Amino acid sequence: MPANLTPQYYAAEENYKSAGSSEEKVKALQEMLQVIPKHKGTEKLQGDIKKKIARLKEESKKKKQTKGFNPFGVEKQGAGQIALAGYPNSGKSSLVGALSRAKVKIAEYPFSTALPIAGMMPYKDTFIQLVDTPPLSVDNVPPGLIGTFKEADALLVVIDVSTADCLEQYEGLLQILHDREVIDISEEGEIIAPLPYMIVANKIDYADARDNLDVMKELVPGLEVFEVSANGPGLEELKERLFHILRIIRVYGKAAGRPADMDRPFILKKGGTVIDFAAQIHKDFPAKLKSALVWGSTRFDGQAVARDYVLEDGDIVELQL
Ligand SMILES: Nc1nc2c(ncn2[C@@H]2O[C@H](COP(=O)(O)OP(=O)(O)OP(=O)(O)O)[C@@H](O)[C@H]2O)c(=O)[nH]1
Ligand SMILES: [Mg+2]
Repeated sequence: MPANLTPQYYAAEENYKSAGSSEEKVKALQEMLQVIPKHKGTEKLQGDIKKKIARLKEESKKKKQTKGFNPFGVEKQGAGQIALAGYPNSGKSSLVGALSRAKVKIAEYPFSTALPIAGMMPYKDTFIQLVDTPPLSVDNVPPGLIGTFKEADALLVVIDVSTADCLEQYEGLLQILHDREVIDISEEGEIIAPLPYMIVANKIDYADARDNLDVMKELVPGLEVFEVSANGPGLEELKERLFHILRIIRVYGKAAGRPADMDRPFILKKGGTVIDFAAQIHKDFPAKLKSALVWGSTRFDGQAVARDYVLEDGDIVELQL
């Protein structure tokens, strides 16, 4: 029997997909349950939603019991987690607000963000979790914040280039991150980061921004920064860059004789193989896996590949168990 889902249901489902925390996910699922048309065709779906709510509630209860509450801990959601790091007033909250639907506090005065806040940034058919953070400065490193950075999958270092002290911000931030072992700098001064990261020059729309940036580039040869304004220019390209620094790919599953399930990609690390994909679907699959058929990166659609075939972003995979 067809489910005949309503626009209200799809809107609630969209909220579920973009929810940044377990609490938001539960709220969206409850909303889905409330608006779902109640008839035989949706009984299974209603059951699945109820199960998801129960599981999420159970998980957060366990987490609170075992770990205690850490206000600097941000539960991971989506394809990857990127934490922002920057001096006061550099535009971290504005960037997270512009890229996601997170309810961040943006203010003209510094130190407006007190604790990390997560928001989900839609990118193609997936979501990347951005974490807005309280400001850093050489004399102010909030306790707990270094933990937030170390737990993230990547860092976005935000420099405010509307002011002439942008070089100071750059050097100060790298010093803090290096001293606290979030990133590593070689003896030659080259940055070796255990965490992938990128540097953005924010507020590029300011009149003096380009001059400030040019001076900085002259003083730091080889400096790579991405220019952006939280007010618009560069935001779309920034999304793409953020996806790339996570070094992940999206892979889609397909059952034999059925169309591929393009609704939800599986997320693999770059360099991931068919075996890694099989492990995500079921823990017993890698042992059983013989080969796979792949659409996308292969020369032919539906080409048979070995278990250790390295997948690429957008591939569709049919496992042969
Ligand atoms: N013109 C312009 N203004 C910006 C841009 N980004 C942020 N702002 C403004 O700069 C001020 C500070 O922005 P926030 O996003 O609150 O900065 P923050 O880094 O989160 O500040 P803290 O939480 O205090 O560390 C606000 O008045 C923003 O409107 C930008 O790209 N261009
Ligand atoms: Mg802020």
